[in-house]
Amino acid sequence: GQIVHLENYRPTDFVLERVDLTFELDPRETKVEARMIFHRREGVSPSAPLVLDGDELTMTGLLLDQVAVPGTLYEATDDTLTIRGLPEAAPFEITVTTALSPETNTKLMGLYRTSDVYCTQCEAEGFRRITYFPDRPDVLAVYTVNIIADKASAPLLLSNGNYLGGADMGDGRHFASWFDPHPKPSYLFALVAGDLGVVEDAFTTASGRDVALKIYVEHGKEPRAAYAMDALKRSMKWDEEVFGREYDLDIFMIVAVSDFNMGAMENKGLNIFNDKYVLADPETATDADYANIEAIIAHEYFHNWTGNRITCRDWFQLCLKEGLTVYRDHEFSADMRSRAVKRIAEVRHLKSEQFPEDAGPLAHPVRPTQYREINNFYTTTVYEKGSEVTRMIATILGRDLFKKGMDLYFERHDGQAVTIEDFIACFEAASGRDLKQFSLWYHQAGTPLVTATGTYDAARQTYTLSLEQTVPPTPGQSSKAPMHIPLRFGLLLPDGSEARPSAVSGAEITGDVLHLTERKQTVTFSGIPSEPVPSFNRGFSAPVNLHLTQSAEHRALIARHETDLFARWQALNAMALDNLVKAAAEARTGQPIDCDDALVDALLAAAGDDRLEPAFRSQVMSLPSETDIGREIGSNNDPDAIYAGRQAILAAIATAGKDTFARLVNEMSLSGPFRPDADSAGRRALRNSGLSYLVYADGSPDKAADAFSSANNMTDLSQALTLLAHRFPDARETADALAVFKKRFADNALVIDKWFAIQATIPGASTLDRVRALMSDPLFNASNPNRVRSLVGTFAFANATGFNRIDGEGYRFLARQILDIDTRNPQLAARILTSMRSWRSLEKIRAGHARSALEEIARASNLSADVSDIVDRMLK
Ligand code: B3K
Ligand code: ZN
Repeated sequence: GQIVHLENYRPTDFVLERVDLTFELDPRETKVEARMIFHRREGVSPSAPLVLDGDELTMTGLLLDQVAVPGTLYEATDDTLTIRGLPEAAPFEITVTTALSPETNTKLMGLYRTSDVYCTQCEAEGFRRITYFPDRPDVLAVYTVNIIADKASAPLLLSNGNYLGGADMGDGRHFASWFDPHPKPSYLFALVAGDLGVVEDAFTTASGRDVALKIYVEHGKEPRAAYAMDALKRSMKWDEEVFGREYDLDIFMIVAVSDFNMGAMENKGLNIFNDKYVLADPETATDADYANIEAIIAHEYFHNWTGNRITCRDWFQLCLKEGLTVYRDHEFSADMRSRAVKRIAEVRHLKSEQFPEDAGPLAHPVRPTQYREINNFYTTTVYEKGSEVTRMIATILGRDLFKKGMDLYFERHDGQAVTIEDFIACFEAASGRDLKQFSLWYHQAGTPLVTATGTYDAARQTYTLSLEQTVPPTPGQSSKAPMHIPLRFGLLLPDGSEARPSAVSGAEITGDVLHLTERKQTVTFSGIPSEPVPSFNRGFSAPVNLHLTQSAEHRALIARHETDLFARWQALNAMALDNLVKAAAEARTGQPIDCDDALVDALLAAAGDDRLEPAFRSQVMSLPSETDIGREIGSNNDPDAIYAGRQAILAAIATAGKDTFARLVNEMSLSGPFRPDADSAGRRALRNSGLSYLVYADGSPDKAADAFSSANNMTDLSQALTLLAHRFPDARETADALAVFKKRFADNALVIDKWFAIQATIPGASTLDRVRALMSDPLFNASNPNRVRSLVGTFAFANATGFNRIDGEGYRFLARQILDIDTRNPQLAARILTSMRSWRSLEKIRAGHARSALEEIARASNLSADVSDIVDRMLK
């Protein structure tokens, strides 16, 4: 593929006014007729041709104002259709007819089949797989869609907008028509046809509009959509209350399908979801599944304004809709659940996924300036870092001005396709603040590193902070300018109270936000009665790495006294990380591994503190992951040593905390019917954390086996199975439990995905053989993305010791899988391949094997653009 550059953007020569689509659906021979009304944009040369995008299309007809276009006036290639001799100024109609085969479309882009249902995925460039079209987000048009299909096998015919009507055609077929009054880009087009069950509800908007709500699922699964429906209604209400955004059609539909490349898609009025993010009941879904469903239902719904009503000018602006919408769904979940616990989970995710991406060969700015394959830019940088950047705008401006800026954005740009600059301009206009330096967050890749050292002058009662920021070099960006970093902070006095400086010099401070804007900045606080302990980055106000040498005692003080609950967790996590890094070094050199008493004391104090909410305590007890430790170490990583060091620290905590953990297991048990709310989930989480330490301490599978047999919900059941499999992979109890689980859930694909994932994450070199064996299990299905992700993806992403075997077999296995998956589904292959994004930070034997595996992929013939883009960047 060719490289697309941001600076080459220009509007289309022709304006698309209206689109009428007619689909005659058939699994192998679907006929699509697209009628498009265009006119030449003012100032465009009268001889300029119309150039439309296409991808793997078979064109069966081409008309200009209902007359066949002569072969001399058009040219169709693999990816374009060029038509000449068009009217100079008057509008004209182009009719393109194409023939598609949904059943053999294994890329799951464009129109495809999933469990006998027709379904579409058009973002980013899938619409061009349906018909020749100006397939770019700045082309907004009003669509009418007619669907014709066999009535018996496809009683349900859905598309965007409002239902116009339909009828029986008398020949076993029927049709339906839909009209979407809101101009939209083609990536938001959707069509679904098939035989599905439905859950119905209704919502009345703040201004009194009645909206029919429908969630379509496979027949028999309707009861499992109840939680999604509830989450949808809460999302609609929240967006009205918090962002003043109302829904704008008569109907809102969600369809759950089992073959889907990502989580879900925000098509106008017709969201299509991976069924993993719709279906839930206590027997089959974990608390994490419920939380994900709530978040993703909200996310897709929120796109109706941030993405659909206001869309992106080009794909470089992807964070305009994704970063902002993730920020909105984070805020929604924070309001629905515990804000601090939600923030901890977000930061854990950011650090374990986005920070490694930003530190490796795939690093790119939140708003990239070039791409070869846009589907490879639906990254955690665009989404999660993009959300953090939005959050920083809110932190810098404060709540009211942020709200004013958002209102202005909705007012100014409704119905438009805009840029990041347009977005920022709204906040500048609303606040009068210059955000030029702040905008570097969109343009400079890499996680900034902030170093801080403090000195206390007792005679003067002043505390001086020397702050320094550096942004590491990233591909294509060797030197960086200093950024505007909003750091929320507090200075804690030895009694735990917060110092109130009488004066501050050297930095702008607003509330508890310190604005770091220079490369080096010295900030002096006056009127500080005794040496304070600084607590930085409250609420993780800026996505930076912070280097602050702080003793375990000082961290413990923060953990006990900070008013910001997130900062308490952060202090404990930093204390644990210090110890885990040291333990990894000790394990590597064969020294005895030493667990710091201060860490054990602080963790157990928080875990056993009944004044704190259970979910928070459970977060405290869950140590930084192997990935986190590796990232902290930075280079020359040995995953086996990291694992061994971490196990030793876990063991020390388990032994010291036996009584606390036993008490938690007892006290946190729940009676009565299962409830998925945040409080109940928190109790289950704390109980399961306690149980896992107990099992660790006594070294026998009995407690886990008991927990497995007494579990009455999927959270507890899958946790118990994980404990058994990860701690006692070869025990009879484990084999039995795996067999029972498999048998009980054999016909529930989403639960069987968990069965595969739990086994794929068993630590140790021998898991690769297990994964190979599982690939020939009759339940494995290489063409279902969820299943492939649950086994191959989970092994590569989440099994540090198994995947990074020192003999390189893990990488070779992955290379072969990637090449195989790529023949069917390039997007899925490219995504799983990113699991190797940190290969350069491995020690040299493993790094050598990883490089060879990547080179093996790079050498293969017929690589997709998706995989070749990723592999080339990883090897560069
Ligand atoms: N916008 C879609 C993602 C589309 C990915 C295309 N490869 C889902 C979302 O972010 O809401
Ligand atoms: Zn999104």
